[in-house]
Amino acid sequence: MSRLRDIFKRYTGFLRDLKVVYVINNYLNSDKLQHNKALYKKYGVNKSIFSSIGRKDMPKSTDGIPWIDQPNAIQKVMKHPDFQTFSPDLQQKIIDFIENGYLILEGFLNEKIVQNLNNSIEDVLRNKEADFNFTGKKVMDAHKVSKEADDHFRNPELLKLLSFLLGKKVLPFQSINFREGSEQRAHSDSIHMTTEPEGYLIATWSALEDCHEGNGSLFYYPKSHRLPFVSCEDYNAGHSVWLLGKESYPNYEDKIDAVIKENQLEKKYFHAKKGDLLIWHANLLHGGSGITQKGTTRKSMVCHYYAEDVVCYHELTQRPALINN
Ligand SMILES: O=C(O)CCC(=O)C(=O)O
Repeated sequence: MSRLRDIFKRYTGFLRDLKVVYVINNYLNSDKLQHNKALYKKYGVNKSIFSSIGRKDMPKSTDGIPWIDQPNAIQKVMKHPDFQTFSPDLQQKIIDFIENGYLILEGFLNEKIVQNLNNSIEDVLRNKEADFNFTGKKVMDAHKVSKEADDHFRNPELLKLLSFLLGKKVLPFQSINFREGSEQRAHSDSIHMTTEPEGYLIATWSALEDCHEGNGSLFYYPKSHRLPFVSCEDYNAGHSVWLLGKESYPNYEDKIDAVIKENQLEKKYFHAKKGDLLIWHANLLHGGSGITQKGTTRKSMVCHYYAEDVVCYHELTQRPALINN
């Protein structure tokens, strides 16, 4: 079974478009979906826990969105007793996060930690305990086989901050390691990892190497998190009852380019120093710049966290999230 799962990770063909494959996978992972029975009831989602789901199945209300996305968020956050437990510098960054959709912790990881983490990732790749997935760029969930990656993924100081930002305890969901820049077009994580109510996902991006113009820096659009979330209902996803639309993702990316143009969003580059860490909001538009200096690496690690007590799913592939980290 695990061999089959490994093959599917690298597989890019027709089966990936068949909704029924995901439904079978849901049955096979039944234990990881049982908690959704109560959550579907709580949030008014009228579907079986094994079915495909998407934004179209969700109630239309905005009740229960994260406190940082509610009116007067800054005043509410500043009055919270836990706010006082953060340093004045971090308090300011939290306020910036509410306004801009991201914050940066310079030098969060020291030189030694970064070196050990990089060595560990190369070790697990060499030992074939982990591998690049079908994109050829991403090593998924290396934290499952690398202690160093897991320590970073579950760093208690970070979990405290992320839980404070979402106003709910966060659940470590997935990690991704990159050796090179992703060169991904602009997107928001909410198309990949989605929640009901909207916005209960948060991510960290850590530089495991200095980033510069040539090696494909992360880019992002400040304040884009305040725009409406884009779901498969907002562009030509082309899904049918049985199949996911073949052109769904490129059509989504075109839609996001149009949103950026319409709203004249300012683009910023994160020319991070090794050890810097950026936290982005579920709806912040971001991506990876082109690699203009051929052959350069850009080691980095992304960690995604859902919040507890909300419906977690994948809008793009219309399936419930299997949380087992
Ligand atoms: O690291 C990058 O270049 C972009 C990563 C990214 O967009 C993501 O993981 O969502």
